Amino acid sequence: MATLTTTPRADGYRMPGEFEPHKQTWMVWPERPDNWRLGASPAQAAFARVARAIAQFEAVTLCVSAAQFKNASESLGIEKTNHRIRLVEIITDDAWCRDTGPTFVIDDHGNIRGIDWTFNAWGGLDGGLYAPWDRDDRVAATILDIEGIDRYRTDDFILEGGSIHVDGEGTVITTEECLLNKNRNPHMTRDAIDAKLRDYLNIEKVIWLPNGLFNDETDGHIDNFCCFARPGEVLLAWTNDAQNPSYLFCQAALRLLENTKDARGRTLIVHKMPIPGPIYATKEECDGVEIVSGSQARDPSIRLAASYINFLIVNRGIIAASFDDAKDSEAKAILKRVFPEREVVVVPGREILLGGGNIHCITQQQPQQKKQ
Ligand code: KQY
Repeated sequence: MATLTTTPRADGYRMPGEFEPHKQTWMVWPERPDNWRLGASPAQAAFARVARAIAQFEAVTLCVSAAQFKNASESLGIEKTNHRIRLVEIITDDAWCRDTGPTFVIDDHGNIRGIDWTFNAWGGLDGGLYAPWDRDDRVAATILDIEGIDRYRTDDFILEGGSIHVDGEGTVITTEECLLNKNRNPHMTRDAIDAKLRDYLNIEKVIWLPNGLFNDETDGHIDNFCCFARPGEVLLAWTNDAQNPSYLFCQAALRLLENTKDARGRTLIVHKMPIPGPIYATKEECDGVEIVSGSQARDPSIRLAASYINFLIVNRGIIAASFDDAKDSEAKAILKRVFPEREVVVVPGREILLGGGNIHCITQQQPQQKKQ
């Protein structure tokens, strides 16, 4: 497919909100043993549950290596029961489709294109989580080829899909902790990054929160901390406990959100979402992850960045994580209240959390194109 040299903004394309209709959701099957314990088998079971939950609402395409094709197909029950889940063979480095997949953009005439951001494994050789990452950097282009969709490639700009959330009406939220980190685009000023987001997402307003959740190994992705429920309304990870290491980040974010107008001039409604835990990996869980030089080591003394914000909005549904935590039921009740028009489906998130993210991080929605 063609690689375009213009920008989505110049061509009249915008990134839609996640709450707009989807054609399907993309995922990648986990297998690397230096990120997923016990040869990734427990993570595979967790990913399969997420895929099956999404498939209740919309189609899922799951990228899987040749070596894992049969295992994935059997785990998902594809031949027997599941006609809404399709497997395609793609070789990747890991399984974070939010960050390695394309950001889809649409226009008002029913056309779709994809942004293929440069990916450096959340920081390259300066704090990144594994090396090499070249196969992950090719995932977006491969997905776009499979779908027959033209792409915009940002060779001069590193970004992960989990570091942005848009309202589809001109506003993006992100964090300074991630986008201004010297391990992403050290050659660019904040204004230059702001302008890049305007040109590629076709937005008018960037809301810069200072930080994401404490200890998030992505350098504070927004999708683990704050997201749009719909234009004018956000959910924010929240704690009233001054001892919680995210307390000051939450306070700063709330102040900023309450004192900022979005691109359409609205004051945002902020729904507070409790933070689970504290949750730690056990020694046994950490011992199940292979140690490889250059990959993120696991340590049972480090608090995991567990968050109920890391959910996916699908057609008529919400797919959210639970943690076997006292706050699970409150989180579900909040999601049901904020999304009364959708069915809230909760699946266990611990195994995905142990790998460093959650449901939003392992999924990438492809918008439904408007009929012409
Ligand atoms: O949360 C994400 N978006 C990605 C996390 C990557 C963790 C790799 N160990």
